[in-house]
Amino acid sequence: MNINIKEKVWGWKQRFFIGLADRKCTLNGILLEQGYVKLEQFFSTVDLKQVQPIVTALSIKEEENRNKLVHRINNSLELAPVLIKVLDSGIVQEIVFNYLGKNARFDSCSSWRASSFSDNNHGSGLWHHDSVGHRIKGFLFLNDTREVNAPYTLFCPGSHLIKHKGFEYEKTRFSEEYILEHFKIQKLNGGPGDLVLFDTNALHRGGYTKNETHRDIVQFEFSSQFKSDFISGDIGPRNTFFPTSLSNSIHENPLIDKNLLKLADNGYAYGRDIS
Ligand SMILES: O=C(O)CCC(=O)C(=O)O
Ligand SMILES: [Fe+2]
Repeated sequence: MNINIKEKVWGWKQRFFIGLADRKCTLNGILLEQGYVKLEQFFSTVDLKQVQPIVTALSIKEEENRNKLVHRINNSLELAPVLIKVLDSGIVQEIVFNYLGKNARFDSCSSWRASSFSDNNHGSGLWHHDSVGHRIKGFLFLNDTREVNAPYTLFCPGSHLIKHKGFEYEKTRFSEEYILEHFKIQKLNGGPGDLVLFDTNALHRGGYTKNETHRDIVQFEFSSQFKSDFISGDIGPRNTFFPTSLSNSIHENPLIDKNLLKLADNGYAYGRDIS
C-alpha cells in the first residue's frame, strides 16, 4: 500500500488507520470510566515558579497582537525544562500506556493562552471530537481558572468510548441541542499546577465567551504510533525541542521515541517530519 503521510487523508483511509490503531488501545486504567482525569496540584508552587518564563512569553505575544484570540509558543521545554516532570511522572506514564497501549508515545508540548475575549466562533468552540480516535491531551494549568470567569473546556464523560462514524469536519461537529439531549456535561478547569488528562475522542468544546481573564496552559499530547505514523492532521510527534540539559532524561524516558530525536544546536529537535 502506498501511504503518504503528508497528504491530508480523510474518509475511508482515516477511518481504516484509526480503527486499526484503536483496536490496539487497551483502554484501561483511570481514564477508562470518565474519559478524563484531574491530577490536582501536579506542579508545586516551586515548579510553577520555574514555568514563569512561559507566562511571560505568552504575555509578550499578547502585547504584540491584542486582537488575536489565541497565542502560542512551541519552545516550552526550552523556556521551562521543569516541564519534563510531566513526561517523567510514573502516574502519567501509567495512565498513557494503560489507555493507549504499549505503542503509545509522547507527541508534542506547546503552550497557549486563550485570551479573555476569545469567542466560540471557531472550530474548538463547537462541540466536537478531534477526528483522530483515541488520543490523550494533557492541559497543565498555569493560572487559576476555577472561581473566576475564564476560558474552560466542556466535556461529556463517557463519550470517549463512542466509535465515531466520520472524520470529515462536518461529521465531527455537534449542535448544543444534540449534546444536551444525549449527554451529561462536565466542566474541566483547574487551579495553577493542576493537570487534566483527557481522551480527545470524547465530545468536548472550549467555552470562551465573556471572560474576566485569560487561560494559560501547557498542552501535552500522546498517541499510538500505529496511528500517527499513518494518518495526517493535528496528531503525531511534532514541533518540540528538548534543550541539552534534558539529554539524560529524554534518552531514558519510555514515552519518547528515540528514533525521532535529531541533534540540533543546544539540544534535540523531536518530530516525525524532521529529516
Ligand atoms: O480550549 C479548550 O478547552 C478545548 C480545545 C480543544 O478542543 C482541544 O484542544 O482539542
Ligand atoms: Fe478538541
